[in-house]
Amino acid sequence: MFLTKLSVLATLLALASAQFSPNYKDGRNGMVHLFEWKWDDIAAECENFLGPYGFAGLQVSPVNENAVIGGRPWWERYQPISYKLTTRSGNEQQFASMVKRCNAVGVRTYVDVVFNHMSANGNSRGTAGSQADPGSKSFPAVPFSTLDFNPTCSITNYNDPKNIRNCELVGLRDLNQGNSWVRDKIVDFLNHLVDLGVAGFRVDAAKHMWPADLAVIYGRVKNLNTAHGFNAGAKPYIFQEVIDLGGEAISKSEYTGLGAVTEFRHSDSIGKVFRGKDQLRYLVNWGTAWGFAASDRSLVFVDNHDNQRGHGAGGADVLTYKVPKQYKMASAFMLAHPFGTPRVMSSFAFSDTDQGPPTSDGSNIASPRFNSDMSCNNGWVCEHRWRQIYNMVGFRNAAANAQLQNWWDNGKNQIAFSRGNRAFVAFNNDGYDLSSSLQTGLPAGTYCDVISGSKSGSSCTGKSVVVGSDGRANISIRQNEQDGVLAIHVNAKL
Ligand code: AAO
Repeated sequence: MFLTKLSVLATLLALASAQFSPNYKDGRNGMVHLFEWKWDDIAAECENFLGPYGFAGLQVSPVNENAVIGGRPWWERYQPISYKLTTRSGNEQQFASMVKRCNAVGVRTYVDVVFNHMSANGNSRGTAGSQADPGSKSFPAVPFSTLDFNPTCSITNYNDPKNIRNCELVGLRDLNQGNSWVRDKIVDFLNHLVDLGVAGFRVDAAKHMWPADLAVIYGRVKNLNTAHGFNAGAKPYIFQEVIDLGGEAISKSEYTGLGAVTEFRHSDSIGKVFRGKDQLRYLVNWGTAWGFAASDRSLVFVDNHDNQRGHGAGGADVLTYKVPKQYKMASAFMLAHPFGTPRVMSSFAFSDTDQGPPTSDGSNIASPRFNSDMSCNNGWVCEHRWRQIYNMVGFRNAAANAQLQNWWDNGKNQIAFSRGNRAFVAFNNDGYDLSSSLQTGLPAGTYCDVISGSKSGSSCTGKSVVVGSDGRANISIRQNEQDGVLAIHVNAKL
């Protein structure tokens, strides 16, 4: 009897905590944010690249109708007009087909959901053709009216939770999630996406909503759609955008009971370390000791779509594709280290912070084109197609659940560690060469360094590393090498 009760309790606990699991397919790890990509292009990317290279998931830009804003800045997508699924990325049928095709090759979809607010802008037309009048808080395509919003006031004081949660973020009309009609509309929107086969949500501006309201909304979202291969009873993975760098009234701990949070301290700290403002040896206790949320509550990233261009909490230390050597080192560290649920940023090239994605005609989003080395052109950066990054997704998959072991450092900016006996990585951020005999933890053999090249048949297009019967290998990363990382793993054994 007691045991039965215990097992019922365990099952209930497992169900209650399921929204902390990303619902990845076994053997896969690593998510990519395909910022502003079109649905048809993503479907093809799942089949041609993400599936074959072991990616577990992808985050898409907001899927629901947004205000059409002059000059088509990227941020128009954060100004909702309705919950119709038509944007510059495509329509509902294209989105549904994309999710299905991605699930079929083992890649899960996470939607950036914007329900803190509606559009701020003038007399608006949306991307699905709906009209709205944000001035009078009228959004007939939902419908929402002035009754559904908090009274107008501006967010001016990050030391006042009421101001942060009941007022308007940069003038965006602030929905009242305590209102039952508003809750119904949000839950319908999320459940519709679950029906289409998504695996979870990034909740935009979660910090600007009351945790108690979010708890009710999340609690009403359906379990994932088993027709798309999810386990019965699986809940959507929820990662909430809560910027908490300290020094403000609202703490991420108010949200970590409800889901994961976007861990901005990870982005801030990893940027400082690989920019040389902190020594690599201090990474020995990377994790909660750095002020991060618990590993299963932390969605981690080097940069995101805001801070890579100075929006949100964008410090000067954030690393982006514009500083490729340091960016690749930081990304490799994030993917090699067991902490958190990592998300790789995939950008379009930009020179001004408002600039939208590349277009074919000033309005329609252009598709990425691919070079012979698999990298992108036509305005797209595609960090996820950089060998040093996608091969580290392969490293993370090879490492699986193996513990971090064999930590080594030179007392400064050269470090190395293994993931059990499955994978080994070394970094050199000093102004001189790394050349040492190090314990790799790996079985004896010759391995391909997946940073300088890739395994191709029985050979390696980059450096080879010979591991002796004692697990040691001579590791060399010269200061002037293109990359400051070396990585080997059991799936890259020659
Ligand atoms: C656009 C225009 C605005 C116009 C508005 C309405 O740019 O001029 O008023 O339309 O017409 C995005 C863009 C916005 C854009 C908006 C709507 O970034 O520029 O506004 O779409 O089109 C706060 C929020 C956070 C938010 C971030 C941008 O807390 O939720 O601002 N991020 C999300 C999305 C983002 C989107 C929205 C929300 C809106 O990811 O793409 O906006 O849907 C402090 C606070 C942070 C706060 C920042 C910025 O941060 O902690 O919570 O983020 O301030 O206000 C240090 C501190 C750090 C501090 C930071 C401030 O780093 O340590 O705590 O300084 O710089």
